[in-house]
Amino acid sequence: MQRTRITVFDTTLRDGEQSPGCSMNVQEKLRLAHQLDRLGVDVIEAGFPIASEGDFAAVQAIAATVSRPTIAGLARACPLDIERAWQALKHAARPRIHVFLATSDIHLKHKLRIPRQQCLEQAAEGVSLAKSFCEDVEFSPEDATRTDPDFLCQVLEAVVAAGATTLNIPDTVGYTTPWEFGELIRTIRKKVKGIEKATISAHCHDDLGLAAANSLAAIAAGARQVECTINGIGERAGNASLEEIVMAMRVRQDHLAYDTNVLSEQLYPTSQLLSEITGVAVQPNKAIIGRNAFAHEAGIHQDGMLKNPLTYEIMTPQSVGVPDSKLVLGKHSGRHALGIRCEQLGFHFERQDLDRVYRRFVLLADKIKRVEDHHLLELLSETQAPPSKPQPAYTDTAPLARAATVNTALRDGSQHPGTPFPGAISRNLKSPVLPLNSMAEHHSDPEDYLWGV
Ligand SMILES: [Mn+2]
Repeated sequence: MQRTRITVFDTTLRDGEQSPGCSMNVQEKLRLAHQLDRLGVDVIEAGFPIASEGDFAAVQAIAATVSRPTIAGLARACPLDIERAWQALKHAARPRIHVFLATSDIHLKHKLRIPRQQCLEQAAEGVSLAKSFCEDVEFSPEDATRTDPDFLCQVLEAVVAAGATTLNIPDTVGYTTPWEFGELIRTIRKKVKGIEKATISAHCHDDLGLAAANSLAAIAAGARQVECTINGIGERAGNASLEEIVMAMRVRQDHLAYDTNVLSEQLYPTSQLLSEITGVAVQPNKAIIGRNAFAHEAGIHQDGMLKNPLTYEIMTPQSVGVPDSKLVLGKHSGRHALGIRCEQLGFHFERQDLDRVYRRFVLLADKIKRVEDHHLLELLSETQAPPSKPQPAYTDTAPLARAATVNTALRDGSQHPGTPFPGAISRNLKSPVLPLNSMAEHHSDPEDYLWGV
């Protein structure tokens, strides 16, 4: 199937940063921008240069050092903003000025206090001015989904004529539904003269939990750019979550004939970096990158997972960059690894009993080289060891994800809840902290540590 390429416009550093508790300094923004580059996003909206000196400096620094993606800066449709944005962006390899102006009657009447005609003129003038600095100009009619569709099309036609190359349609207040939003995109494509010269973009908010669905509906209706953020951070309930949109396209390739340049294995590391920088943890049940996203608690699910992950897993943790924390058990494994694995599977042994299991395990490992969980479970049931209650530390995470717990101290001194995956979050730590205490006291032989994580 021919796959249509969708441009991923990341606005974590602009709209995302507007969420309470998520502000970042210049160095932090630079770090995240480099990671967004590794992730493979096409456009990084680096900030709103006129908003503050810090925002200006961040956009300037990112524009100067991150050269693969397009770097966008936001500006209201007025000369001061647009000139300031250009000052920050002018050294970028691929600069984009993103001009916006509200178009809904609610905003025109109560916020801007200007009539529609003035809005129309100001939008076109703003885009013309931006175009005089920069070939790549995006225009956003703020609150588009609550704008009279006829007036919206009029404004879009005027800004395309003035040189806008991307027309972004924001659902600023997270109000629309997939069906309605798809219909709006189709109307725009049908009615706006010159629309074929521009790329249509979707910018959705999650106030009704529909941001990712609305974004996909817009793409199905002809949008070719999607605006989103890491961990779905953003104003109020947040923006459409980058990882959800990207993985929906990957996992449902059969159904969604689109793809992006995003390297999905970088999703989890990027999410972790953002959490580390902002100190705002991801909700545990967050799709794709939450710590429970690959956890299987129910016995019947665990049983299925251990027999074949396809039973309950539509994508692997590795495909989104969650490190494989499963202990590899083979003939080189020691009692320690075996003991931990047994604990993870809910069996807690005294030393003597463990020795008994270990002798049978070594015989098996000699025969089959790599002992998988279902082999071990069979062996345990044959030795009829009474299963103990799972250890408290393990009760809320998956067997696949229990090998290590990394606690990262947050800025305010609080802690992330136990993160079940080692590796990604530990970039700044010497090594992950493994929960070895329960076994370590009576296992100190060097052979006990011959195992891979
Ligand atoms: Mn927004």
